[in-house]
Amino acid sequence: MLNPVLKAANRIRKLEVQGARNVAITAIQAVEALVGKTKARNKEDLLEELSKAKHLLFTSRETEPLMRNGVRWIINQVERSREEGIMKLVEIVSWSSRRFLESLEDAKDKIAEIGARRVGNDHTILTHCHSSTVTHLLRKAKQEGRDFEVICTETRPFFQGRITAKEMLDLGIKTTLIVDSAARFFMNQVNFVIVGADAITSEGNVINKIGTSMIALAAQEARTPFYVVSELLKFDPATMYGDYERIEERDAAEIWENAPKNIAIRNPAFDVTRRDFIHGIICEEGIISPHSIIEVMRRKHPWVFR
Ligand code: RUB
Repeated sequence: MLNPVLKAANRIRKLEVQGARNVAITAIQAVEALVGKTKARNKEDLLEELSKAKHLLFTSRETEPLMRNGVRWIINQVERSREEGIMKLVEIVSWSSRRFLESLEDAKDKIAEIGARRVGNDHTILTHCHSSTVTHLLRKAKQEGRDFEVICTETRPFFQGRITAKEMLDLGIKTTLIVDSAARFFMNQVNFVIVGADAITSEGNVINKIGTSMIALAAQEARTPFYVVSELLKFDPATMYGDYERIEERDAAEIWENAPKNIAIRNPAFDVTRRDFIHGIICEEGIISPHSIIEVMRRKHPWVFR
């Protein structure tokens, strides 16, 4: 019965699906598919099924609050509904899944519209990893006729920077690939850095692919503006109540296959960039200071605090 969700959770765990948006989209589509085939006879059974699905998805990758917020929101619609009939409840899941996905698309377009205005002719922009939100923004700037270059870090250990580089080339953007450790070397030639986000904490710190905080440090030292693009729902409400965002640590073999036996290898997937290093978070509400995240969230998505 949990098949679509099990499949999705496995794909997420194995990095067959990458990036916070794609992870959230895959999870939500799986929940909708699961409920579409439900054998639950009443609301209680359905909620139980949804709760198991939630657990499977939440444990597939730890640092993914967008997915958690999306799944929580959908379950919340069922819990709060006065409907008891199973068909109606299935419709609620289907409607709320679609609504959530549509709102993600709208946010992505809005972010691109706002962020593309920061891209000027003859600019050079450095990005790290592969963020579909970043590439959408750069696509928009290109479509608007801006002529600019992109520097992509390769992004060890999984080389997501190559995905970004290929996308940029397909768009006809002049693209340079560098090793992660060359970021400082090029920083003075860069107009600004732009990266995606996996999570935003209540303090306005941003969690993104490992290496992001080192690039932010280099950017600050070179006085190069450092922007984060993120949907607001990457905010993790649990951080407001004392929890730390958990940083996923991945298999050592991703770094060195057949490594010597006694070597210790650590492979954290993400790191934390402190808000003081971030010029602005480009989100669907505009370019905001990381300090204002709680205020914006309370205004735009008060339900996440419930
Ligand atoms: C991807 C990564 C991306 C964010 C944002 O890491 O860190 O920058 O997820 O991506 P991984 P998006 O490849 O390990 O998932 O803007 O597409 O949500």
